[in-house]
Amino acid sequence: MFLTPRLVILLPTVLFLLGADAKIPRVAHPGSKQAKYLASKRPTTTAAQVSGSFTGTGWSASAPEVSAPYANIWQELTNDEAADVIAFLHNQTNLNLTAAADAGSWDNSVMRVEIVTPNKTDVLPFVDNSQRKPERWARAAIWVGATTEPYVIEYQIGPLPISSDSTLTSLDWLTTKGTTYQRNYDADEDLTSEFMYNVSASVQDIVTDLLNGTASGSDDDDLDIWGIDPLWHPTPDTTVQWVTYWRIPSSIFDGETLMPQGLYFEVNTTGRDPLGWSVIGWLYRDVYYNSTENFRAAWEAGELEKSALNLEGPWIGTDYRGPTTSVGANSTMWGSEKAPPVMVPPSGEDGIRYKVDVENKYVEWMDFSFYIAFRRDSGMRLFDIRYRGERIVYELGLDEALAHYAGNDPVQSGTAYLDTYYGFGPYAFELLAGYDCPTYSTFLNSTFHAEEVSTTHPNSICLFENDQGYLIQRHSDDAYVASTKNIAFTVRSASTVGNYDYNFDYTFYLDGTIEIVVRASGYIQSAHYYGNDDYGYHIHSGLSGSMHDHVLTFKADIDILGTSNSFANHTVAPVTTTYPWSHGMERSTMKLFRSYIDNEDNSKLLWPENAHSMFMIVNKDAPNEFGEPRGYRIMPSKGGGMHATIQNSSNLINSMNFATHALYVTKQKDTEPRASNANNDYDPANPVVDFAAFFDGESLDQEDLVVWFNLGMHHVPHTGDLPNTVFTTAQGSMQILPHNYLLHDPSRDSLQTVRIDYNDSGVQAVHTFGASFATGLVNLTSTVPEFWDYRGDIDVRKFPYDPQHPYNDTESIV
Ligand SMILES: [Cu+2]
Repeated sequence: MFLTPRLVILLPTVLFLLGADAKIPRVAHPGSKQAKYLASKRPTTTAAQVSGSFTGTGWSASAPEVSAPYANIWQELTNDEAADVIAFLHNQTNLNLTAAADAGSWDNSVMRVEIVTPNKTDVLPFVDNSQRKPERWARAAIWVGATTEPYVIEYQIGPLPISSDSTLTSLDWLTTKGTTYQRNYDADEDLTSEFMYNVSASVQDIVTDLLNGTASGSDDDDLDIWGIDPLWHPTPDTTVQWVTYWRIPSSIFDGETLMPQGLYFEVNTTGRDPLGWSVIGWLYRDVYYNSTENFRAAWEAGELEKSALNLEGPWIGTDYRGPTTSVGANSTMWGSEKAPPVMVPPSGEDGIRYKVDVENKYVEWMDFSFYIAFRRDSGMRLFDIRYRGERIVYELGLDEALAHYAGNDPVQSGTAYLDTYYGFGPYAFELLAGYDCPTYSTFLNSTFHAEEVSTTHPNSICLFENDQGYLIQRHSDDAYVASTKNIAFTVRSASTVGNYDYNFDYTFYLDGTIEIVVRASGYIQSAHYYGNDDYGYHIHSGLSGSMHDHVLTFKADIDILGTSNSFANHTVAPVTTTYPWSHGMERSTMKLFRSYIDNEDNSKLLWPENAHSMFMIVNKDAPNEFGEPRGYRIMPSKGGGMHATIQNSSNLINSMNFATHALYVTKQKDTEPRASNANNDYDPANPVVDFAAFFDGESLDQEDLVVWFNLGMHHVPHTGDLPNTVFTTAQGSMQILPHNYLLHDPSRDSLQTVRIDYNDSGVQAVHTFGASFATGLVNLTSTVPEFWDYRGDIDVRKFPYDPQHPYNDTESIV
């Protein structure tokens, strides 16, 4: 999952279109050469189509309405709020801002504006005790380019709405570094790309001979040059980067990351003056040349044996291939041309069993309720998840996604993506009804504001109820059979961050369980195959499936009957013991051992071998009537929990301390809202937020606790990852489930239960408990998606504010 090639040096034709990207400070105008390139790759919607039908609140709101008990105080900035904040920033003359649309790398400009997630300690008095509503504040990331040492910095602006009382102040309180200042060593990426193309041009005869292509930054190129992420600093004052050649697909298929070409070079790009930049060396077939001259001499001497090239072919396409494929003839799956079973709601919209407040993104389903928010960095998050009226989870969402590669070549070895730098929000495109989600889903929009453009992804969050395909309960004997349907409710979004597609599910079950699932599909980032059998499998002629770890860090702020909670560890372990009845004989057996993890000094945890321990958030002061503390357990489900293999990354240094263990418990602090920061990637040795700093020996005994857990996989791509990784296996999930929380299984309160009594004479009684059954006819045609309605995104220019002229500008990193 989660392969995000460094877009700054990816396709020069696309670069300047990526307004939402943190490292890409400049925006192309619709209709530019770049926009046309994308238009050729991805069908776009005209502004007329966009403005004709878009309501701004949600494409579909067919679910019964409900009024949220209070306004969604976590919701992203509205388009108007964002425009006001950006205008306010432009009025701060000391910021010396240039409109993002006009800014160059030597200007200062607004990278993104967003809501400051309100402090929990301000929210709870408002939500629980009707005290003062928390003020609404925005945060802004500013690109400071008008200096020889460019940097990015964040401020907070508020209160909102903007008035004479509003101020711009420091956001340093949200960091562990003490400042949001983050040095940007890649401010001149357009020039570094140009420099690399010039380097390539200086050896074009060799590139033609070895790679049969050209990388010059023009639209006619068949090769691309990009490499490590983040950049390296061998000394604090030096910036270097290794890059390699990739073949640009000529078809619509986005398979560039499947076509590495096996030639690498290293450049020194220290400072802002391209005249000071230089080539350090070249690498080909595991031989290092310490100058371009030496590389050329070897080539001219005929010493360079040619490697197999990775060339475009049907193998990179994801279309149906036809009956003749690489695995042989007549391999079409029999019957696959027939329409498969489809999901339908029993009575159309009347049958929908959940309620939605679209304006507040508030949802009620069965015994659960929650609010949805959306962030540029991390995408969808949930707040104030309540079960049977009690808050179970205050906040649940992704905090960071690491994809750490390895290899014998410097580009794979130097790649360790921190995906919130690119952001999940910018790439959470419209979901495809009928494919991503059932056609009967309720779809919500999401919005983020970057480069002074507000982008709305229509239908990018879906809500639906469906049958899980297995029962939640059954039992039978010689007199009866009893069964309960396992109907669950899912909130879903998907983000295409570079070559990989992440699917995020939050699923709610009738037994009170919440499941967090992340799945990955899309294109792997591969390596050229040469001498790297220790780093992955040989999966195509010149291709290694470059091994890598995906670690996705989630925050789960769990509250059990208030915020005074403890973290329990109940372990089953083998013992040898005697009993009064065992006549003095020792018996080999097992016992349950109860303990607590009561301090942050001991709260970096691994999932126990053989799953012999249960971890729970409990409230010691709220035992049930049998004396057991009520709680919720956290437990890996699909794929299990995991952590990074590499513990002291040469690439990320101090910026992956959230990935060293499988889960962590900390005391909740308003100053520690997120395990990472999108700007860490600019200078990973000096992260804005270093998760390690959260652990400062504080008590975890009846305190407000936060659990941070990792999902992901150790991904060693095999031939089945071609052309795309598949969701069936690339998935991980965690369950948060009631543990002595109620006095019985709450799914007994679902009416979707049947008991059939029978004997030798046949069925004697059928008990359906008053549940309705589906009746009438189904219009199956109504389940066919409206493919031609798909739009991707809708953009509105903020400075100058131009809400009357939305346009489509769907982004792609690769
Ligand atoms: Cu992967």
